[in-house]
Amino acid sequence: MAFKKGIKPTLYGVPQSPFVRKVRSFMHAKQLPFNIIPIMPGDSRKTFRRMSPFGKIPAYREGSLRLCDSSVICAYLERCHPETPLFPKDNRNYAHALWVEEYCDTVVSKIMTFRLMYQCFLKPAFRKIPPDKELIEETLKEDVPPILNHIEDFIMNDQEFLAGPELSIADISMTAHMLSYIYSGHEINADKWPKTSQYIDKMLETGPFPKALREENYPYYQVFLDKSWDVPDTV
Ligand SMILES: N[C@@H](CCC(=O)N[C@@H](CS)C(=O)NCC(=O)O)C(=O)O
Repeated sequence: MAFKKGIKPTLYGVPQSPFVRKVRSFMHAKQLPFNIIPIMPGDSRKTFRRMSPFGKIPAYREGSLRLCDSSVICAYLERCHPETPLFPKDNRNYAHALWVEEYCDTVVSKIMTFRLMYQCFLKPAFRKIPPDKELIEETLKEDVPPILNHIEDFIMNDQEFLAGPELSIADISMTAHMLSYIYSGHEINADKWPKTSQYIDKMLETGPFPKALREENYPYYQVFLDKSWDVPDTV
C-alpha cells in the first residue's frame, strides 16, 4: 500500500531498540514501505528533536507530519492503513491487546532492555564499561521470573496469538520487547515457562519478524556479548 502523494515515510532510530523494532515489525506486517535512519537515543540534533522532543527513539516522518512514541506511531498507521488490521476488532480483545502493549512498553522494557540488555550488552560493547554482575544476578533472580510468569499467564493453551485469533499489536509488542532478553545473552527456560518459550520461538520465525530481524543483523550482537565479560575494569 502506497502512502499519500507517493511519500515514503522515514523511521528514525537504531533498529535494535525494542521500540523501533515494534514499529518496524508493525509496518512490515502491514507491508508498508519505509526508510530507516539509525539514529541513537538522545541524539541532540534539532531536526531530530523537532520530531522527538525528549530525544527518544523511534521518531517518524511522513512529509510534513512528525511523530514520536511507538504507540502513537502504530495507532496512527492503523488508522491510515486499516486493510491489515493489527488492533483486534473485538472490543475485549482490543482492550487486552492495549494492556499487553502497555505492559511490554513499561514493565518488560524496564527490566529486559534498560536493565539487562544495557548491563549485559550495550554498556560493555559501546561504553566499554564492564557489566554489573551483581545487579544482573539480582535482576535474573528477582525481577525476571515474575515477568515470565505473567507472560505465561497471557498465553492461552489453544491460542496462537495473545489477543484473539490474529496477529496483533500485543504479539508485536511482546516479541519486540522480549528480544532484549535474548540480546542480553539469556534464554527462556522451557522447563519453567514452556508456553512463553514456545511462543517467542514461533513468533521469531513467522509473520513480520524474520524480516525485522534481518534488518538488525540478528544475531550479530553475540559478537559483543562474548567479548563483554572480558572487558577490563576500566572505562
Ligand atoms: N514511550 C516511548 C519510549 C521509547 C524509548 O524509551 N526509547 C529508548 C531507546 S530503547 C530511548 O530513546 N531512550 C533515550 C532516553 O530515554 O533518553 C516509545 O514507545 O517510543
